[in-house]
Amino acid sequence: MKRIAVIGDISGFGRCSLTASIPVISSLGIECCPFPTAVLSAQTGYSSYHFIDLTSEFTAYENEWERLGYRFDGILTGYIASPTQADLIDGFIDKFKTDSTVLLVDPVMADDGEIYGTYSNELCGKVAEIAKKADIITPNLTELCILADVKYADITAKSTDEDYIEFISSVAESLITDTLKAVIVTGVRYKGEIYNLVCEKNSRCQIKSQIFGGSYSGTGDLFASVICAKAVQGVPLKKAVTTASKFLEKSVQSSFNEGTDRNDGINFQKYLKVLKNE
Ligand code: PXL
Repeated sequence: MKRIAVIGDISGFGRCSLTASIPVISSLGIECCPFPTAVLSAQTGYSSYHFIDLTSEFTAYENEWERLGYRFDGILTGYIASPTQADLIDGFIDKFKTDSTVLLVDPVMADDGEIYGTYSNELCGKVAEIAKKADIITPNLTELCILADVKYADITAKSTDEDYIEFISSVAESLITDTLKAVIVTGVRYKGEIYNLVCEKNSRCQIKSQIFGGSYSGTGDLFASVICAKAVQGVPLKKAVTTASKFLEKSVQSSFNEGTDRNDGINFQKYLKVLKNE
């Protein structure tokens, strides 16, 4: 059985990070090995939460994995709680990534033109370094701007232009190297729809979805988990993104119709079967 290591927090409420990755990766028939970086009573969007930082446990946990001698077909990273944790994750990648490991880095840092409250410029710099080691990254538009050193306001000023999507794709393409083979820009709003842009060395494509309400917790984590699992299985990225977009669209629609609070995440549990049937 294929195996993916997922480095991230476990949050009691919010359907994000590990509580998103474990069911998605498992339902696709892949062993999901959690590497917990923190335990939270709820994700950080709630007005109050208890945060148990596991940074000091990282090396001991990693050493035990090394002792077991296990290797991974995929490694997935997302939300990072501190610059120290970023350094440790960087070291984990150097130790565990082989030529046959798919490393997907979701460069969680910012949204809607703003860096998240729990992120700093120092941490963003470290996330950018980790992203350079990835095979696939899944930034939103704000994160793409940080990684490509482009001003968010300069990009969004073009948001009604006919070539808006092509322009964003060309910025994404500028990040591609021999190591970083694919940039998937997520959640771009254009002409009343939401676009996921898949940019590889010699190909570009866009997958559109319907918009239901605003942003919900955990959608990026669910998306990245589907893509990492499908990539490990050798599914072409365009097909993987089409499946992930459909899965998210249905789950968001269900939550929107139910009036779910954005912090509680989306009703993805009902649609795990969509992933398997694609
Ligand atoms: O979904 C990203 C995420 C993951 N983990 C924690 C978070 C967030 C987003 O806010 O707070 C703890």
